[in-house]
Amino acid sequence: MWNPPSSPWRSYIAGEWTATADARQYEITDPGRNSETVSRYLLATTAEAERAAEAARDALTVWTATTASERSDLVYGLVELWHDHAEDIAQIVSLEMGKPLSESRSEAQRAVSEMRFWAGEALRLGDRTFPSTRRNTDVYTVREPIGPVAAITPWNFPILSPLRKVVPALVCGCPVVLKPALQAPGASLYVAGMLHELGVPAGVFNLLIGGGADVGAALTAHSAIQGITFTGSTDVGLQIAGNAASRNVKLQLEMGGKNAAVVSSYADIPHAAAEISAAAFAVAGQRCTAISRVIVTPEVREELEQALVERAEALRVGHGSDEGTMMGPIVSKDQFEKVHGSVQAGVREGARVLTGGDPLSGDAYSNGYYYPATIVTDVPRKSTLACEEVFGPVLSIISVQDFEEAIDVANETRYGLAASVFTDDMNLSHSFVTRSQSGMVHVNHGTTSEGQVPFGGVKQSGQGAYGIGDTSKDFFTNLKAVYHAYRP
Ligand code: TXE
Repeated sequence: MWNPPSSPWRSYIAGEWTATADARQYEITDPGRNSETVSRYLLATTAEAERAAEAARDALTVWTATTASERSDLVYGLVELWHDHAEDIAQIVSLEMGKPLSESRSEAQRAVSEMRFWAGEALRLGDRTFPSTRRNTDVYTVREPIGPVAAITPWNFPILSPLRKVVPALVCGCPVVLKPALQAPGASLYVAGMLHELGVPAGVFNLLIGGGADVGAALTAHSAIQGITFTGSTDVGLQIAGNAASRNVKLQLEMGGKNAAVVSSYADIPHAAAEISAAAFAVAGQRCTAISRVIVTPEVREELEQALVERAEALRVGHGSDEGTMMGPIVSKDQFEKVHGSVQAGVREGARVLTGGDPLSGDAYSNGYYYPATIVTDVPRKSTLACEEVFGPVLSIISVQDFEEAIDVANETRYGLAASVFTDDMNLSHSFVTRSQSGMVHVNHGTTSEGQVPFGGVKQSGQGAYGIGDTSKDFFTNLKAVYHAYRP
């Protein structure tokens, strides 16, 4: 059983919990009761980011020398330790970033099944043989680790985002430096503690608790880093990509989305409303795959609006740790103000609020960043609210004349992550699947993802899908072609 070190918590570099003597202390307050401090950290510096990258580089030889079964055993060990800590991890996530415990627990549970997969996959990292055009020659490819990897993660999935990067990297033989978002690093601290407990060699896994613009930038720019796997905003992702291009560093980017659900003729409206509202308001809309636009044709508009409003008003908003809570607070003051500002800007541009639209008030809400599930209609298709990611519980309804126009509107943002269509007309759904400019398409289903399916976007939503299996193996390994001639 691993017990967290005493607070304030620190970074973990080259096998040690560490902070400089003059490290700045950073406190996370509960977004649902913001008078309460949840956790304290000592912030890493850019010099420590460099040290972590160098520790990962120095650990490469030791880690690539381990056998596939040793790496597999490490992940199985993590799964076993995980069971002892899953509840503590879920609790710290709910306290640090506000999502309901039910969501944190299911995230922790999902992590277990994905880790189990990777523990098995460690023994399936082989590649292919080829027929040769020469006599007495074997030709084959082997997978080799790309080298030290920087993993940069956001705050909205503080368990799965780091593990979906760290675990396949380690399995593929890559040492890792993880820099989680400062809003919710607690789960990553547990990962570091468990890997330490399991005896992972110094430098193979490193954790930086620090800011993005300084520590994250210093890490991703370091010459030791051979691959960057990033999940976060499009602006930061593009900045990292620009810098990485000059060094030819391998990149996996998962960025923002402005995911549309088109609802048209022959749609089962109660079903569409249930699916859309679940996809729009889970994690208080702070999901890259959240549905944030509904594009609706005239014949179903009124019934759909009414059904969506009923669903939104039935969501119980409360503190993440209260068992009955269906939607928690917004992660931070900045994000809370951004969400409300987006709704107000939408109204100025001609949109009309159907429900929500103002911060929740009253005793239960006075001490946190509580925003109701909000539905806004008549949103002009070119407005900022219609085109830019809000990352909060706000669903914009855009009316169009027909299905053709719906597809145009669905495709006209800079993003291309996920999309849904609701109709029982197979011709319409097939046309949408074919023409949707997105990495993931759903028919009669809200936007979702399963670990074993490639996950990723197109346009400015990302590049290089990730997920269980080949997509991640292809990222964390290079293929080496071998031509082996022998005497007959
Ligand atoms: O993301 P950032 P933030 C979107 C969403 C949200 C907005 C801002 O719209 O409102 O992004 O959220 C690190 N070099 N998404 O501020 O800034 C940072 O420390 C290296 C969508 O959290 O992109 C954190 O670890 N790293 C998204 C990570 O990048 C840097 C999920 C993400 O931070 C860096 C989260 C730099 N220059 C937010 N600057 C999704 N699609 O899931 C920051 N970071």
